[in-house]
Amino acid sequence: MSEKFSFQCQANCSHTKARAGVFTTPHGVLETPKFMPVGTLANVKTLTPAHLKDAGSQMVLANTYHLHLQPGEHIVAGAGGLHKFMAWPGPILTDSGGFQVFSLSQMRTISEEGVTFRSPRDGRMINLTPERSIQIQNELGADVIMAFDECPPYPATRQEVESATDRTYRWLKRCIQAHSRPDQALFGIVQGGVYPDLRSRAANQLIDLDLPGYAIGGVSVGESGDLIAEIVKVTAPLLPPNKPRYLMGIGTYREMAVAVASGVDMFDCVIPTRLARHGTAFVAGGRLSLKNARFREDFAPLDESCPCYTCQNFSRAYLAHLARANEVLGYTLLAIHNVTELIRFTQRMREAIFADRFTEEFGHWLTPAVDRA
Ligand code: PRF
Ligand code: ZN
Repeated sequence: MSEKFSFQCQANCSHTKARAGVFTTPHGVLETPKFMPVGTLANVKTLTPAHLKDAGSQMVLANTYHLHLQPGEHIVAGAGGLHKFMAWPGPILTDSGGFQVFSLSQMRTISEEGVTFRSPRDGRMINLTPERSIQIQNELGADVIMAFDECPPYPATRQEVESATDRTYRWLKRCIQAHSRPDQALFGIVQGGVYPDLRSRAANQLIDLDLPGYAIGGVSVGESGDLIAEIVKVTAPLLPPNKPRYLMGIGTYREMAVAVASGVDMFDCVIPTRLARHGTAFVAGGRLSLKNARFREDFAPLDESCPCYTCQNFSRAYLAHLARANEVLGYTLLAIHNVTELIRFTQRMREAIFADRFTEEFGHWLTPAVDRA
């Protein structure tokens, strides 16, 4: 790994594989475990960088797929790169685009070369290959860039998953060849679906390439919570202890706690901002729908114990009113709270690991799901 990046493990839990660490990037550190908010189009929906900072964000995400479609990577590069363009001076991670092509675009075809799809914006045909994805990510300029992978759906046959997993490995080698910026860390992605032996083979292939960090992909694509937990449990410990481990697209309480217990360090998910736009808040390990009638005359804060701007200044009644009226400020206030809450949840896990009290404080999340958020 280039000297601009390093990962130090600071504490280990004595009962689980949970660990606390610090991942250093050219734009600052990420203290792990940590939740990372998603800023798909170079903005975390309805939040300013000041809101993100106050929420405790350290690293934020952006998406190659979306930024390539609009405004185009040359515009971002012209602005001086993503950090300047979106005025987020801290660490940034870009996803590679493959996963988004599969979940968002129509008329896609996949071959050994890459994927071709029709732009949902203007209908033109677009080619994305491992080389193109890396080149775009080099232009965008995030601190961490992701390998271009093929994420098989769930359910899929073992043969389909095996073929996607092997292709992801061949594509990774092309990504490494194409990557040209030493101030960006290229993370590999372990695929393998729900098949432990495929996960294990993929992990070993990636480890041999000695990358600065490793992600677990292909999880939470339709499996049950218990199956997600099982896959993360078998996959995370296969990855090198001295490198950061990132579980892609996961960001609910139970799934993060289970993953931390298995040794995962980093998480991202659109859920706090997406639920905010539906009038839903993460509170005390569960969810509250502010559109529920019982909140119309509830003048208490969303969460008494939350230090966020929303909870310090506004009542549930006010948030319920804004949600019913579909006021944009309502989305912002709920997003501030939700992002703060998920980051604080990972922050509390980190503190519990330092105190070696992780199982005491988070053990209740590690048993099979009943009806948890
Ligand atoms: N690959 C990439 N991005 C992703 C995923 C993946 O498998 C997932 C799956 N949970 C979310 N985002 N490149
Ligand atoms: Zn709050």
